[in-house]
Amino acid sequence: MLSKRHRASLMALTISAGFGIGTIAAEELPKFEELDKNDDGRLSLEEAKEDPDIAARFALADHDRNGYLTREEFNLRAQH
Ligand SMILES: [Ca+2]
Ligand SMILES: [Ca+2]
Repeated sequence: MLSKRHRASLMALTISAGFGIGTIAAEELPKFEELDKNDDGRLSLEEAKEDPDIAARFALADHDRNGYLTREEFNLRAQH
């Protein structure tokens, strides 16, 4: 029998597996505000590392290559 903790991690696994094959549901994306730890209105690479998916796309999403993602750049990233 699975513990509650096991169920939770299984569910997380299912969700992250879904990310690879399906479309990404907007509500499952981490919010800009959640990642912007210092509330300066932009994400540094350090902040983006909280989410491996975002960290992996950071360079792509950073259109002006200033080393930060603005909210606009962050939102565009979700469409890639
Ligand atoms: Ca920030
Ligand atoms: Ca930028």
